[in-house]
Amino acid sequence: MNFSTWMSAIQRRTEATLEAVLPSPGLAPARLHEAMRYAVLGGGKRVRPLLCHAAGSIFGVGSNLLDAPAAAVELIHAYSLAHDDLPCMDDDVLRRGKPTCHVEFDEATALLVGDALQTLAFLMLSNRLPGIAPARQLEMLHLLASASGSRGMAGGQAIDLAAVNQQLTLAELEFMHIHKTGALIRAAVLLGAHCGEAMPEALESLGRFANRIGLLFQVVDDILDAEASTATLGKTAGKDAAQNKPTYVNILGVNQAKLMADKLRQDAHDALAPFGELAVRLHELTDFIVERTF
Ligand code: GRG
Repeated sequence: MNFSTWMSAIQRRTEATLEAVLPSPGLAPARLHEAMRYAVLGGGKRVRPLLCHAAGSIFGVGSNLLDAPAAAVELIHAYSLAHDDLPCMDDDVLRRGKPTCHVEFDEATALLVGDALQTLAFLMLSNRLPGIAPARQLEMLHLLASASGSRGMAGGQAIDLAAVNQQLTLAELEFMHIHKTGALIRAAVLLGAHCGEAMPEALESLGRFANRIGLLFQVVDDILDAEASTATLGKTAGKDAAQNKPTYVNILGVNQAKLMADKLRQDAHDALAPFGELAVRLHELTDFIVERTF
């Protein structure tokens, strides 16, 4: 199966899993459920579920087993986007080519959407996963919780909010992104590997790979924010400069940022060396992250 057929298949099954786990809009409280579905369904590249499935495929894990952890990570991601777009954070009106959740509904609903999506993620991941030992599943819950919290994504967001109008060094910028964007990307990869009962050395190599692509994802995001249009991105372009936020592009300049992306891409490929051909989907996703246009 070529990469694009594989990617579409995983995106379709992710959509179906999310559709099935999200409460029906007919169920009370209807407006909250409608807003949760609005924030999650019918948009997004589903990069994190793709990474989870790709990591699981190294160990021969069937897609059926990977669907729940992959969707759980996507629910955390969708929650973070709904909260990030709120006026008290990034204050944005466009996300995935449509009005942001608080614009389409209202602020209080968007806040509750994030809360409810986050707990739904843990509900999903705490359901019995066939073939996974309970101790391993507990480790997976621990992994997703710590990646999402104050030592992970939420902490990265706090650093990001505090960085507006500040000069950051490259090291400080990297620290912020390792947490804000990288932590959840790493969790996606490692959850897939845990489904395959990966040994500690394999988890370590994949952790190294994930750290590289987490940063790579962000460098490319900064380049796209500076160079692509709002119509292509489906979110407001040029936002970082407008908000006077430190980015790889404004610290390094666009050419150096592109060189940094090339280096991270090579390091990511190198980190996959122990898995040989088995890591083909992760190699392909690494290239997709660089070559994406939105
Ligand atoms: C509110 C706790 C909390 C955290 C928010 C992820 C995040 C932290 C904020 C999003 C802001 C942002 C633009 C981050 C840069 C990288 C990023 C996560 C981009 C959006 O992810 P994609 O490109 O989006 O995977 P899609 O829509 O394809 O899912």
